[in-house]
Amino acid sequence: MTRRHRAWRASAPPRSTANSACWAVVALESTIITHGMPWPSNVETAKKVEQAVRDAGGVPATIALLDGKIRVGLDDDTLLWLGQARSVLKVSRADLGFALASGAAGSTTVAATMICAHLAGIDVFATGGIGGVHRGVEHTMDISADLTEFVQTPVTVVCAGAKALLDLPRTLEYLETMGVPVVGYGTDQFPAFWSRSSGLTLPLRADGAADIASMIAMRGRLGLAGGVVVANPVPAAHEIPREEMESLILQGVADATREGVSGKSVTPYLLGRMLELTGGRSLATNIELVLNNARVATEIALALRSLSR
Ligand code: PSU
Ligand code: MN
Repeated sequence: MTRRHRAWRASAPPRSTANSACWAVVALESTIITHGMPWPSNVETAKKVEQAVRDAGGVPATIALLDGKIRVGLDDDTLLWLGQARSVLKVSRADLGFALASGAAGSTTVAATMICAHLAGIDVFATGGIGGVHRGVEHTMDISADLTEFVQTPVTVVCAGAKALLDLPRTLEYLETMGVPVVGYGTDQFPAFWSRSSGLTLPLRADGAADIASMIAMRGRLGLAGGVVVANPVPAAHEIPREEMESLILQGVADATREGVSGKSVTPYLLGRMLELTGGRSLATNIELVLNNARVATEIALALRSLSR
């Protein structure tokens, strides 16, 4: 084992180092840049999201793998490179060790970003939508490793629910079985990414960042492992109604099945297909919901910092 590997093992962080010090740090993922949005919207959005965190009083830390290292916080040149690079690995929990050992460039999914954020002592992370149970799971067994990450890694992820292209009822059932709290932020409904509601009711609701922070602190005191999903609906002005999305989603999922898309490619394929089928509207909504999540995540990071003072 090399010294670098030992160093990582030895550096299991004390809880909350980054946030409880003096900054409210918000982690951001990079798969959304490399596999979730087309160039140049991906880089423009990444920069806007970082700025939204700063404007709200936080410090953004976009996470990616470069030259065999976990990079927590990227400069603009690196963002620009990532946004145009063709051969960046989409790295989830299963790929993290391989990607770092090989030195290949990697973008981190929700699961991998949670792991890296926790190693860096960051408690809060903003993204678009988490992965989940895919439609057709009874044939494919396709369940995102994002879901099992919440069981083991204590990071709070602010998202607009899970992408409506997933099987949302099964995604919620799975999270419930695994003991993962899904908290509606100012809503009783599980959001459906592009739409404010999936029609599914959530058992937990919080109407402000302070309530989320108290809940996270209480979970810490109880010694409960794992993270929290904060489900924050897209602002009404930017939503695409659920009925409008549903027929396009059915079409996109059918296309994916017909073309034999599987594994890691499913989510990027479907996001790209939705972009085509909505004539770009899904991307505009995606950008707005990520910005909104970044603001809420910063408020939660600030509230957590106040609690630890
Ligand atoms: N949601 C988006 N864009 C994305 C993703 C989610 O709006 O690019 C990415 C996230 O990185 C998420 C991943 O963790 O897709 C899930 O992929 P999979 O279903 O293969 O686990
Ligand atoms: Mn999958």
